[in-house]
Amino acid sequence: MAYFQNIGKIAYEGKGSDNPLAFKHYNPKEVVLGKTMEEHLRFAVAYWHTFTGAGSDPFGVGTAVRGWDSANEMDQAKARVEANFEFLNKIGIPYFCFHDRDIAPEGATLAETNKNLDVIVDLMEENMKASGAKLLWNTANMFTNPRFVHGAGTTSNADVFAYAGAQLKKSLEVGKRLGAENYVFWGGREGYETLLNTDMALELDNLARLLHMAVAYSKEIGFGAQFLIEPKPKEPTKHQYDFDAATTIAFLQKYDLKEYFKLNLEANHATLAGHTFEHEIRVAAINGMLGSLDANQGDLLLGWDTDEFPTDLYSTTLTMYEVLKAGGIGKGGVNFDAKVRRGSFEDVDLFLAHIAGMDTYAWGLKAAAKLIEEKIIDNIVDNRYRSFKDGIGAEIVAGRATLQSLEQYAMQNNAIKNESGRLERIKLVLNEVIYSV
Ligand code: XUL
Ligand code: CO
Repeated sequence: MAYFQNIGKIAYEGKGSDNPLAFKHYNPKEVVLGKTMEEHLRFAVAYWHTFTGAGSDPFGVGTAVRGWDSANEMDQAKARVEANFEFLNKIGIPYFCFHDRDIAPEGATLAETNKNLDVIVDLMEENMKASGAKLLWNTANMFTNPRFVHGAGTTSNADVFAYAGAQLKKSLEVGKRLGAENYVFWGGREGYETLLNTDMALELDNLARLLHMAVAYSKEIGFGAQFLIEPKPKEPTKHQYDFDAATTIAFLQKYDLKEYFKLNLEANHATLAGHTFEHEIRVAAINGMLGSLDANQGDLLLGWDTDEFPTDLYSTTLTMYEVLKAGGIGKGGVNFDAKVRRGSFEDVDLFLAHIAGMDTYAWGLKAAAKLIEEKIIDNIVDNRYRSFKDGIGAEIVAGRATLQSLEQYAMQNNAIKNESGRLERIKLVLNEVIYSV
């Protein structure tokens, strides 16, 4: 059955087009810096927002009425699978991502839940084979069910830890079956509210134990996906353990997990941590930890995760600049962890929102490529740090300087001269580049 009957395949029509159901910038086969846009961007649809979510918020139920809605949970789960593959084909997105609990309802027992999951995974496997659509990543939702009230890997209840391990095991098996290219760990409830009832050291040790078990089991079953941790600073818990890229890298290093993981960075999570998305990407990249991106945007006036579709060109330009400079996104991709606003409840809004996100990323990619080709930022940065190229700067970088040699130099250098950073001029140049592509 077709759920989007009035919508055909979305095509690239270019800048001159006034067709809202067409791309103006995303031209999948267009080559940018030696690779097609499709290869650079590796877009993915987030199943939970596009097929499971319906626009509910803390003050009201969902507003979207979907063709795949059904009173029977398993019928609805099957219909969502069909809608997913129809959508991927029409919008021209090669990948999708899901949590185990997005795709199939929980049963009364873990065994029943796994059985429901198997039915849907069978259906997905068939559809993947027929359509060629691929799984960028899957993950286990160990935060929605009330059993995870005190956490999963960081719970105070060993029975819940055991349940989480069992759920994770099944989720890794599903990933292997569907050929997931990555596997994500987002610790929704892995954090705490107050130290008054929390053993932080035990919780962190246990989280690392669970991750080591996941590494070991994946090896055992031959699941070759890249493991990714997705940092987020707050929401739902006050102190999320994977606060940001730097905190997460320190955790992985401490527990000898760094070689097995990279990071899945999300724009809105960066905002909540008080960082820009490009900051998070740079931190990951310089540590060899850039894995994948959850593309969305927050609202700087709001302090929570609004998961809006990315439409901010400055952000996508600087994001793609970081990705290109890091040598590309590798096995990762650009997953739209984004939801249509509650007021955008029509089916066509799902298409319009993804088109907006894809065009904004493609536009950002083109602008970033120009920044690189014309060495605009490289020249600024090279010039700014040129004092480290020779003389005392070169001695410092080579590791030959000592406090004594620095003192000797500083004592006879009485006229230190700094230069302007030229920030206002640089921002205008950035505007010009973005609007020129
Ligand atoms: C929550 C979030 C998750 C992860 C996967 O803020 O981003 O959807 O991407 O669990
Ligand atoms: Co996310």
